Amino acid sequence: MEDDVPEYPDDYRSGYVALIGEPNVGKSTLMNAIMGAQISIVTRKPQTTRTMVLGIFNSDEAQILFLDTPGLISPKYLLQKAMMQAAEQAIADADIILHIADLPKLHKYEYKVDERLVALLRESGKPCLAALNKQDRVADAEKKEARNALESTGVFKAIHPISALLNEGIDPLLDELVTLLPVHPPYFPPEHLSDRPERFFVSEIIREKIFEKYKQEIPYSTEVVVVDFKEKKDVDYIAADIIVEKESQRKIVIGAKGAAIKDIGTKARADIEKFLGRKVYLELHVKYREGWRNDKNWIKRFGYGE
Ligand SMILES: Nc1nc2c(ncn2[C@@H]2O[C@H](COP(=O)(O)OP(=O)(O)OP(=O)(O)O)[C@@H](O)[C@H]2O)c(=O)[nH]1
Ligand SMILES: [Mg+2]
Repeated sequence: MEDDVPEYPDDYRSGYVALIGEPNVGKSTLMNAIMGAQISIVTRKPQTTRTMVLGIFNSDEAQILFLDTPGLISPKYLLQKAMMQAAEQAIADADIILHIADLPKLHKYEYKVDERLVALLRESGKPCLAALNKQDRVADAEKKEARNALESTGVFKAIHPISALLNEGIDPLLDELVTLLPVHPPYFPPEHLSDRPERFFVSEIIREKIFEKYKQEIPYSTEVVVVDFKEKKDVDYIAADIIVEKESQRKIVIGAKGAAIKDIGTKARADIEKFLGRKVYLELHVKYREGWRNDKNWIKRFGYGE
């Protein structure tokens, strides 16, 4: 009896959906809303997501593999270049592209749609949908204008106004995505939410706390590396290095009498415990690696780029 092998209907669908858009439009918020769990970190700052993050969504009829990506920018240093490679890779891997647009921003910029983006989507030759996000922040007339602007590009099969934050408009979007997916058995066992190890999510949660705490320079100069992770009976022991680019930044992240790093550690630990469902002892060290974000060896060691 092969009762360990799950059965799927013949018309089961499965495939990859790349979430593509400018920074800060709500790509990660949307993926988390669909997943009902924080898979990708979210902050108020642009360029929060740095690599492709997979979210595996299962229903009775389909498995949708969402690829969250870094927001599209013109790269100025190597880390940003690697970030854009991740977005390009997601487009190449995808069966469907879901473009996320920011309604308040479209309104602010008089409904101008980025032509480079439209060209990128068109060249992909893949079915494209658009989600007009943050509808909670605009009036109906503004939604209509934005829809017209995106419709006039001719690349989108459908346009869905949504609020990822308030979980509005998501079910019709999911239904439409399923109809466009190829008929295919699931790629992953149903209990998997993502393909990354726990260490990745732990380092991202710590990075999120640093993004939230500092304004300009520090978040973009910071990387987090989990250097030790031991599962123990009562409490997991996790040690992580926070890497910045300069000694002056290291001092800021430590803070007077260690107050800043203590605050980061307390907030990160609470979220890590929630994520792992276990008690955690978290040890943080702050180090600097001069100019790491423009150094190809460091970028590679930190897991960016190919
Ligand atoms: N009002 C409102 N805010 C939203 C909505 N969706 C996302 N946000 C907010 O927008 C900000 C950016 O959200 P993210 O999900 O990090 O955006 P992103 O596109 O993943 O950004 P990058 O990773 O930097 O490319 C956060 O402060 C979110 O809370 C929404 O539907 N309505
Ligand atoms: Mg993001």
